[in-house]
Amino acid sequence: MTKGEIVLGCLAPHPPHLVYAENPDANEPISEGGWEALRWGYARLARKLKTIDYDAMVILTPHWQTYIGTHFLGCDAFKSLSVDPIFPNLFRYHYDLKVDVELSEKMREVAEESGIITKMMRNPDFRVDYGTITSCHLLNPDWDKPVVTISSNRNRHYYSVEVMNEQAIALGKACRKAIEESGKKVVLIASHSLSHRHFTTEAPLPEDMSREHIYNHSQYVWDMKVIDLMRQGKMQEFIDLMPEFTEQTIAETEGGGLTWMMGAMGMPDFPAEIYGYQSVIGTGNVVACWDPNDETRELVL
Ligand code: 2X7
Ligand code: FE2
Repeated sequence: MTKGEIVLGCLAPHPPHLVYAENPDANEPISEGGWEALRWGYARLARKLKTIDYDAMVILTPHWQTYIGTHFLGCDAFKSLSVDPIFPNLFRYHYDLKVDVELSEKMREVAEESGIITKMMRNPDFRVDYGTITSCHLLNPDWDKPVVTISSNRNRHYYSVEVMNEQAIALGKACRKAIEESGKKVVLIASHSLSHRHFTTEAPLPEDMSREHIYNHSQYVWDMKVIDLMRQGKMQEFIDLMPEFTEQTIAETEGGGLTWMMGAMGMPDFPAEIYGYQSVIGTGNVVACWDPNDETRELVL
């Protein structure tokens, strides 16, 4: 069997606003648009994905939080209506997704062997979190590839960002080994924003872009600092700064997505492709990807 590989790693934020703004058939609320810098960036990355040969998407999301161990989706399919608990006015999405259970089981097995507490989610009525749905919809609106969702263990809350970093890197390394042994080509997705202080009230028209801006200048400066490290291929430096960045901007990196993906990809030292940056209710969001292939990696923005 040929060795499996990670063909792309995407940092894919999941504000449900982005799906709402696009008006896909699957989502019930209707909008007049909004957040184009992110949505157009996503559309460009989705076009790149169409040119890549891959078997499955593996996503780590901070909106499936598990307190004992790391959990993996373990049923062939999940179908339901996902209603965002905070924004039911924006996100009522009918999803019907397929899971690569074989790959999911393999990742769980290798993670367990490396000392991580794990569990398969075998409940067919389990409601898949909106982070998975939003990031996967925006990256692959055709939903024609199976996915695997990995939960976010709350080690950052029990312990610290430092412990989260260590455990997410260990999980990433285990996932990489499992992918290589599976023989499959896989796209990884870290589903989250960067800085994450957000407004607590919503504009009367949520997509009123005259009301949208970053929560404060400090968040903006931090976001630009870490995006600059991505552009320069200094991901080890970003991971080392993770505790300070995450604590000072209440960043959604706390769930471990980016650290996990960088751990799996061997801490890339090549430049990330940047597709767009914009705030959503004050949070900082970048669409970015790491393409390990020197031939296809581009300078996008
Ligand atoms: O989950 C989110 C998020 N991460 C960022 C912005 C707005 C809503 O939901
Ligand atoms: Fe979120």
